Formats: sequence, structure tokens, C-alpha cells
Amino acid sequence: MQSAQASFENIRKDFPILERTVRENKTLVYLDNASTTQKPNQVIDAINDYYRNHNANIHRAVYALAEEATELYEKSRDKVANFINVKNRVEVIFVRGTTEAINLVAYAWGRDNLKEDDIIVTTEYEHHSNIVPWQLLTREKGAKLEYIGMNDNGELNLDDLDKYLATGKVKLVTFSLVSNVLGTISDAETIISKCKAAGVLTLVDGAQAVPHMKVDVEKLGCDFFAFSGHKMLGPTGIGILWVRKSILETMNPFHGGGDMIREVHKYETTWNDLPYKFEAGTPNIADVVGLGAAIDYLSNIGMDVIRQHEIDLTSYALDKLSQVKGLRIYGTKDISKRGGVISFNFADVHPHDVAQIIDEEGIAIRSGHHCAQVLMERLNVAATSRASFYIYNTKEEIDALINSLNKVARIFKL
Ligand code: 7TS
Repeated sequence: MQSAQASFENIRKDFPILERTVRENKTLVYLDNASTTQKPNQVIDAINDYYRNHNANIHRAVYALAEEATELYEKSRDKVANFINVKNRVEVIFVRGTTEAINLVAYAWGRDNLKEDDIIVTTEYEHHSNIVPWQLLTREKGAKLEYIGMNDNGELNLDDLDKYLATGKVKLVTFSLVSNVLGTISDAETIISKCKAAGVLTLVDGAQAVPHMKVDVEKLGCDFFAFSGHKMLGPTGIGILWVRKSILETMNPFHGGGDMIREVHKYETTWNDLPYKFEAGTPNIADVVGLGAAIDYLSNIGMDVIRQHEIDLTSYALDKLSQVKGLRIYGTKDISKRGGVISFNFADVHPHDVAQIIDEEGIAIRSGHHCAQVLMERLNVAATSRASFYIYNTKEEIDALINSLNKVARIFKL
């Protein structure tokens, strides 16, 4: 039997991009997985095979290719449903990504269900895509947007939630399961049970969770759930919105056009069955197929194995980084409450300078506000540096990160 370490080394061989060098012949160390992940051969080949052998439009024609393309597309829907433990496949809607999923809810659910003075509650550590759609909606409706605050450990202050729920005006509470900057794993169970008790709907942004740990949507008990394919080895431009069927049935369409209709007359239209009512136009068929291959790949490894690998890497990195003089790490030290994302600042060196210097060593990390400016304001910083890990990363790569940070320290005489 192979050791866990050995099997993770084999995983790297599936990712052609990890073999390339960057800058001055430096081995690529890719530590920006919270932005997007690299793609294994299995995903690249599935997309290639789709275009070479099966390409046709779906749900329309009766010829062989159209049947094959439709079957591949729908098979991916089953894979998604299985992966996040959704019993009813018609609740799984293909969208472009988490951003589109949340906008769909804000538009198609929010516009019919929110009125003046109602409240939407989000959190201080959300990505802009879980803030701006709610700003647009509440502004249009004369409603309010409120925030669950955060303590200095990067954990949500659930007293704020109680306070807003007590007003009786909250219509939706929305939060990310894992923060893309701090890595905090939200206490979803408590938040959702409080909301349920108050008769309030919940939306969970799973963009940074589904790629990294077992997520069981049925067990979570939320009403809306969103995530992106490209952060879990899949292609860009494909994501998922899951909505509880009883809610989905009451919602008007988001986009009008082909495939989402049953009958169109000059002045009226009836809608297609779920989920097609919410998938207007020719969808991103090839990338749905690619996402299916990504799900197969992750399932073969096992989400619990992936989570353990990230716990090992993150503990190792937190330990090494905390030994670097002048480096400030954000978020909780409790590994059971955080994913494989580490944001930090290095003395008063600007994060862009840190990222640029270590890029010369072939190391890719992100610097900036990470589309979380509300959080940056809360942390009282303009930006952070962020390293984020995935299945193909190794402890040697973390050592390389530490060495390159030591170079930053030498340059800036820290
Ligand atoms: N929600 C969270 C928690 C995210 O991390 C991201 C993307 C999104 C939503 C939006 O996903 P998209 O696929 O629709 O773009 N996060 C990041 C990031 O941290 N760096 O680049 C993108």
C-alpha cells in the first residue's frame, strides 16, 4: 500500500502545468488556489473528447450526437447532485459560477420576495459577489443590508445574527462556508438552525468549501447553495446553484430565451420544467462535462483525504510562517476551524511588493484585497498577501515560500 505522501506525489503527475518553469527557469510553485485551481489531464481530456467526438447542441435534436451530448451534460448534473448530497437532481442549476448563482437568487427570488424595510443579512468576511448583488437589491427595494461582525480571530459574532433576527424583518441570511481571505470555516450549523427557528431563509456561498471538504447540502439544511467549478479542478465559466425545490417552484426566471420555455406566443410564455426554466440559451456544455470529470477525480481521492492533506499543509505552513520575524497572520490558529488559506502581512512591506519578489522565485501567491474590501476595512489594512493550498501542494513548496519570504526580509532589511 502506498503512503498518503506517495499518493499525493502521484497526483502532481496528473497536472501538466506543474511541470513547467516560470521566470528564470524556476519551478512553478502554485499557491493561489483560492483564486482558481489547476486542471488535471482527466479534465482537459474530457473537454477535448467532448469537442472531438460528441459536440452538438443539447435538449433539441434527435440525432445521435445530440443524444450523446445531452446525456453527457445530464450525467454531470447527477454527479454534482451526488457530490453535494442532493436527492433531487432538478434542484441543481448550471450557471457560470458563484457570482452568477448569487445574482440569480438576488434577482429571481429577491425581487419578488423583498419589500421596503426588510433586511438581508450578510457577513463582514464575504467576497464582493455576496455583497454587491444584495446592495443592488436592497437599494432597489428600499430594504436594508446588515452585517454579522467578526472577532479578532476571524470568527463571526453570532450575537449580531440574534440581534437582527429579533427584529422580525430579516428575509435572508447569506454567508460563505469558508472565507476566501481568512480561511475561517463558518459555524453553519448554528447559523442555519437559528435562521430556521426564526423562519428565515439561508444562502450558503460554498465557493471555498466544496473543493476542499465533504459538503452535504441536505444535512446543512440551507435553502440556496452556490459554488464554482474552476476552484475544484474544473474549467472556468461553470458553476452551480442549488435551490430547495419548494422555493425554486415559486421563482420567476432569471434569463429569458431558448430552452427555458414550454410555449411562446406573441404576448405570453409558459415555462419549461425545472431545472431548464433557469438554464436559458445554449449552456456551457463542454465545461459541464469537464466539471463532471473534476468531480470524478476528487471523488476518487476522497474529500476527507483532501481535507486531511490540507490540514497537514496548513498546520505546517502556520508553524513555519509564525517563525518569520515581522510576519502577521490573520485568522484563527485553530486548524479545525480553518481551511487551507493563509493571509498575512509582512512588516510594512506592501503585499504587491512581497508577491512580486517571490514571483521571481517562481512562487505564485495573490496580493490585494481579494474582492473582500469590507473585510479589509475591518482588518484595517488595504491589502494582504495570501497563500492558498490544494491537493497537489507539498511541504517542500511551503519551504520554498518561507525561503522566498526570507529574501523579502533581506531586501527590505527587516
Ligand atoms: N465567493 C467566494 C467565497 C469566493 O472566494 C469567490 C472567488 C467567489 C464567491 C466568486 O467566485 P466566481 O467563481 O464567481 O468568481 N474568490 C476569488 C479569490 O479569492 N481570488 O480570486 C477569486
